[in-house]
Amino acid sequence: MIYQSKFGAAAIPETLDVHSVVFSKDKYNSSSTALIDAVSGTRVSFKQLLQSIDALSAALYASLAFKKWNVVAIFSPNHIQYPTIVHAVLKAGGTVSPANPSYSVNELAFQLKDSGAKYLFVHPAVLETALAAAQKVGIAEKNIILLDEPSVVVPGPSRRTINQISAANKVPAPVVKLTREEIMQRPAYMCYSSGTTGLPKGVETTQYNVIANTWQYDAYQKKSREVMAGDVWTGVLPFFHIYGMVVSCHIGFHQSCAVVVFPKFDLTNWVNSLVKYNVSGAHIAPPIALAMAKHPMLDDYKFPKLRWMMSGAAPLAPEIIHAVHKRLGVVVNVGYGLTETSPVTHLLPASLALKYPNSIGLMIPNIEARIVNPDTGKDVEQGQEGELWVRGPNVMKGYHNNAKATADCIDKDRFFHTGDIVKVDENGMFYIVDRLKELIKCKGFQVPPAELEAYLLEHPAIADAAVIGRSDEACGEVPRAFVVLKPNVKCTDTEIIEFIDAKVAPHKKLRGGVEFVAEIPKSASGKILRRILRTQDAANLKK
Ligand code: 4UV
Repeated sequence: MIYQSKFGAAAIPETLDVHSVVFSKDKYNSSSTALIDAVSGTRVSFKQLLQSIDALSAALYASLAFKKWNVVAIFSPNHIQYPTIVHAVLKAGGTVSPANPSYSVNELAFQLKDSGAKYLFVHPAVLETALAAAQKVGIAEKNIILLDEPSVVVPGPSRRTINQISAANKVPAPVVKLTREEIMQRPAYMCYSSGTTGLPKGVETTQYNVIANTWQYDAYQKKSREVMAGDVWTGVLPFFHIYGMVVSCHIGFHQSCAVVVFPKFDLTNWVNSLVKYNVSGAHIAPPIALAMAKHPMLDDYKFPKLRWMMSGAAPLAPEIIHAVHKRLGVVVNVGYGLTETSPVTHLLPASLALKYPNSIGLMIPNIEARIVNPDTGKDVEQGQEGELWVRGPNVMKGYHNNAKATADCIDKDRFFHTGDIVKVDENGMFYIVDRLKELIKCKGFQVPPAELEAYLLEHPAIADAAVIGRSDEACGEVPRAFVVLKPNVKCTDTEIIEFIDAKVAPHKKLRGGVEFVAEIPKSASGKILRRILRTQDAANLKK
């Protein structure tokens, strides 16, 4: 059975590009605020934002020899220049590939090489890592541009900032027209996701995919009447992740809202900013909801303007929704989506969140779904559990240079297989009940077990290894390694944890610990049987 969205289908334009959808013509002269820096309080109007997008778009061609469909990587925490880079590249007809600013040299180099990035925009705070990674993959020095002036003297040649290259250029930007085919088929964004299995892959998201999701979100909100133009939103979710990228760098501007940009989540700055900037809506992830529900500091604050919060990227415990409501009088909406679906497919609105707090809600407009028994490939009966398959205009084009992984998750009918186990009730409410895929989510960030396993196997004492997620109240899940040592070698769990710590971003650290085992359970074809490890681990935890 194919489930259809109760909200029907919105007509999605096929010939408009992202720039014209997100920035209506009137915004070119608008003094309304588009961006606020949560730390310095600097404000950027729509007019200023659009001027800086145009100036950078022109400088890309004039000063950096940029060509259509070149890939531009961004390695930075959230910053008020971030949306300028994203939209300048899109307007110039390029592809943006945003990377997690906490990546190690190896992790960043992997993404730069795999995506084929030719340019790298970097925040000075992470310049050292960026330079080492850029050197590894051969990105030219002159193609490395800083988002901001460094606050300390950085060794090496002086590097140009966005403002410098934009101000130095006097040549107007060429008019880049994208054809319908380019809008619908060319990858314009390349965020990284491991999908259902293996190493991170470049998710080829077209301009049409993001326009579709902006449109779907809009159509849904008009029906649920929850968001109003003139709202002030928070941009605290990382812009390198598809959730933060689309809601904070696209949907907010499209809805003429101001976005308060947070370089990181710091509770004191967060609560002060909610008050100071009259924030009315906040896209968040479960750890922020947890802090809003439980942190004693919140006792001293009131947020009279805050009307809604939306949590996504990982499960949110129903008791947190109730606790936030009781404490702040605000209902946390829930959103569900994936990098591969650009990103949202399901939303749980405030009007339903207290009644169905363990649900991910309803399909948004234009989404169709099947719930399928993964063993038989047949639809399950309504109310039974199965893998969620979704179809819609927001489903990615595919994985970059990886036809096999694409074919494994997008079938001939264009249904995308999410790797999440769900069920749906008689009201059309969806519930996530398990995860079929390997993925671990720590604080909403992806931890691909295959990546950690590959690093573990580089350790001279390790013969075999498997990594699973262990439940954790603060992080949702934390990675835990099962390790088989080579015969007659000695090695401690601390040594292994430190070995991994040196190679990966903080969210991938083995916070769930290391367990030494005699063998890793595997199927006849050599696949790690993670379910067995997860069940054993949960049983051991209960002892
Ligand atoms: O690929 P990814 O890292 O993508 C995301 C995107 C999340 C969202 C959520 C709400 C939005 O409004 C939005 O714009 C984007 O996380 O990871 C995808 C996997 O994360 C889990 C699930 O296993 C997906 O396959 N996940 C995402 N949202 C939820 C979730 C949720 N609300 N509840 C439980 N698991």
